[in-house]
Amino acid sequence: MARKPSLEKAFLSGNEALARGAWQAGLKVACAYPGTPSTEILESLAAFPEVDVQWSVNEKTAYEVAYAAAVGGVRALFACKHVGLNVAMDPLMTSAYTGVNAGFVAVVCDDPQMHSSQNEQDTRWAGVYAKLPILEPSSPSEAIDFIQQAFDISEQYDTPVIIRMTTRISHSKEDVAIGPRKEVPIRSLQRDMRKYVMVPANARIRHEILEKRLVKLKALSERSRLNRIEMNSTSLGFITDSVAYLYLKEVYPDASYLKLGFLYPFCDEKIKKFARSVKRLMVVEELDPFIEEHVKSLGISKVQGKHPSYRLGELDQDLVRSLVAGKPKKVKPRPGRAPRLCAGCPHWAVFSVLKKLDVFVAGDIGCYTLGALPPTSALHTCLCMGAGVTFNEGLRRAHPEQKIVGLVGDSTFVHAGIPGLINAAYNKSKGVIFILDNSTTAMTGGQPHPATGKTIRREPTKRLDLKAVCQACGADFVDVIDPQGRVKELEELVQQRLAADALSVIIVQHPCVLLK
Ligand SMILES: Cc1ncc(C[n+]2csc(CCOP(=O)(O)OP(=O)(O)O)c2C)c(N)n1
Ligand code: SF4
Repeated sequence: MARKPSLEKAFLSGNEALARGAWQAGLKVACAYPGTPSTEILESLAAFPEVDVQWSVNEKTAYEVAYAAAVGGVRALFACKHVGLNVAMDPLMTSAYTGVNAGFVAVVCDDPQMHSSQNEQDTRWAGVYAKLPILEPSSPSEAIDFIQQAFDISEQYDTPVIIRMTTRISHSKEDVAIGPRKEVPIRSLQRDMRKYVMVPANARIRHEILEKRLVKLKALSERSRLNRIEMNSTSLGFITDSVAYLYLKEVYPDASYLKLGFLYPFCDEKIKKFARSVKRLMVVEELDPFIEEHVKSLGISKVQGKHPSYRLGELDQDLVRSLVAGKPKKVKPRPGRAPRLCAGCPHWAVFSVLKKLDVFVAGDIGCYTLGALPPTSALHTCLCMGAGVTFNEGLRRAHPEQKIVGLVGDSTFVHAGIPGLINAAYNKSKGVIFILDNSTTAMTGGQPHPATGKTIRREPTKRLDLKAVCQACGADFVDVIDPQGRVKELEELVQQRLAADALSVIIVQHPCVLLK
């Protein structure tokens, strides 16, 4: 799979390099829902007219549309942040059974240290769980290379391929060798029910095929140049991946390395060979002891892993040094300023009213989550996208006598809030749900969504009518109010709806100030 070296270079981030590499590989369809640190992959792809690119309403939809395009016969890509994969897990698990027609790659960007996330998942486990290959670049140059290989592997082994990135790889930049686009012929649509209709009788056969495919992928991982041994000293050797490899190389340039890029299935023979060739063997990796536990499971007892304190957050050069020295991690205070709603943000008005009325606010994920911080301190739960609506119902079932409201953003409502509202109406729940409609997905940098009437390329499209949707879901009252200069009126409306024995939605509509 060696590719001709290119002389042309561009200064690209990991996400931009992935997009460029996918385009070079003949990508035709790309779908995603925004989420830091993955967002720029789709935004970069939108610049290539050859790619049919969309912000989907959520990750499950994005995965299914992109995957179906690959089943249909064109190379396709899905991208998300780590928690987005949870939303797409249902199609992902069974697509491992059904395989592909043209190449399909799912890019998942983890966020160690939770720079902008509600948890710190390690997506490497998803490869084991779904029985799918995982490639893991350590730099933008590797990203552009690995994504092209991922499409080839996907087609040769009839499987979706996961590319796992982390914030540092997604957002750091370097000079990257770029090349021309390869046009890939469209494959014909197959009516192969035994492959694509997953009823138990077919799925049992496909599961067997999946297990056999994993054995073949393991052999590929064994001979892949992405799993590279760099032999220097025999006294100290590291098995490592992702950004940890770069930190180690900086601190220990004379050590030996087994640098894993084709992470799963593991290249056991290469691991054993490398282990035999060094006296001291260490695994250095961010987050979970994913590689460490596997190396131990091979019976390599001399391998040193990490103190449990290193399972949290990111590594850096100093931490790598103390990890190799076997010391517990010392958390360094990081410089920075607490996040805050912008001056003039339309969300301020809602929080001033909610604080004054002293209600319990079931919140959600978006800029408005910052309402939990001083000076407003008026948001009391935040779990995952859509939970502002469902928490209102669940908390009310526990405490029907308390003043509880739900709060969700416009993009989040479309992503995961609509089923919760239908559920509340169907199950006779009451209360007030606020939809903070600022005409954008502000938290991730201002992407359009269906209720904005604009596509990813800012072309006009059908606009989702939020009021009509809420009425159709079964809300008894749906009010729309612009809070600008009307905070008193908003307060009176909230009091009125709180007093009613009804399911109410208040759509608070004012554009994010950064949209201007
Ligand atoms: C499953 C999942 N996908 C994506 C994200 C990233 N993300 C966090 S909030 C958010 C949407 C914010 O938009 P909106 O609800 O309209 O609120 P705003 O920030 O505009 O106030 C997104 C995409 C996430 N946290 N979880
Ligand atoms: S980006 Fe927009 S929505 Fe977010 S805090 Fe600023 S003004 Fe408010």
